[in-house]
Amino acid sequence: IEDQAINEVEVGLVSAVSAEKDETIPVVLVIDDDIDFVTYVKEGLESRGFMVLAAVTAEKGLDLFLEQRPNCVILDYLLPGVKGFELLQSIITRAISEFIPVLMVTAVAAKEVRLEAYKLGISDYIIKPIDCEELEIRINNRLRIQTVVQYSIMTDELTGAYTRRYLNIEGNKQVNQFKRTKQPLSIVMLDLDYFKNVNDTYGHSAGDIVLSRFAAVISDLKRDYDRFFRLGGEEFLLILPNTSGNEANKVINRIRNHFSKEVFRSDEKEFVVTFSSGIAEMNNQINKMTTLIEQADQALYAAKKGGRNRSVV
Ligand code: GH3
Ligand code: MG
Ligand code: MG
Ligand code: MG
Repeated sequence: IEDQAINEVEVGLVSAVSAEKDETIPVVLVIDDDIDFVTYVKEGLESRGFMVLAAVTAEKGLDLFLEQRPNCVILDYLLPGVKGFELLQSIITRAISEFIPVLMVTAVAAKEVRLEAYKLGISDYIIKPIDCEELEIRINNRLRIQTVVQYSIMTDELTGAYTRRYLNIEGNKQVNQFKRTKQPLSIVMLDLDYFKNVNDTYGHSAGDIVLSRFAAVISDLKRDYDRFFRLGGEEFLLILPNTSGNEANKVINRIRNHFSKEVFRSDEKEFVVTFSSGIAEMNNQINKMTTLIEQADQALYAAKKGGRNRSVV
């Protein structure tokens, strides 16, 4: 396994993990111990506009899957140290549960293996050799569906923010990245102040406009690799990679400054809305996103108690 790890680096298969990954480029994860095949697929698909990540063991493949969340997985059947579907099953099941298509590409043509793979939920079974032209078409057939499904489960309709459902996936990814890179990571919980009054006084549709303007201000000011979620109602979460708690506070001050200039109108009346926020910074004692969120939630509660329209670290 150590030799293989060296091989991956030598052949340049271990792609740099880019925080600023372009969301429009589909990411394909290839898990195969045949370096020649992987090199061929990597070159072939990259020249066709894909980003290709590669792993030569199932364990590495699972790690990369969890951290990078590719759009599609190309999975070999025979992998070193793996008996039958034992480890492959956990990769396939996780992928399926996130609507990520798995294409099994293998030299094994046995019917019982094919049937087992299809039963586990793979989208396609391809017997080697395959050329990249055909592979690209077969991947694209799957991605067309995947893109629509994924967009609709990841995106909140009113605000365009990511959904709470997607937070479970993205949260794991960010925690893994923190553990690997040791770069600071902060999160911020944001909640509009007295929002029930806005609805009661100006109507629900005025409330909707406030929500979407609030989200727009944040989306405009955040960096590309910051992640922005609507947790529900008028409560939001920002994940800020490479950002300390103090830096997060500055980001929030800028957001507060901009949002305070948003003047809303309903009939003849003008009004402004404020928000409170709680910041939490990741450290080595915290190893779960849920723990970090609890901390930010407590800080948010303190901000509310302290008089609202403020941020607590
Ligand atoms: P606090 O300052 O303590 O946060 O008080 P609040 O009034 O903001 O908090 P509360 O949780 O009492 O009220 C939240 C309100 O948000 C109640 C709910 O009707 C409203 N709300 C939730 N989702 C939506 C939505 O999608 N659109 C609109 N217009 N209102 C929503
Ligand atoms: Mg193999
Ligand atoms: Mg509120
Ligand atoms: Mg609330």
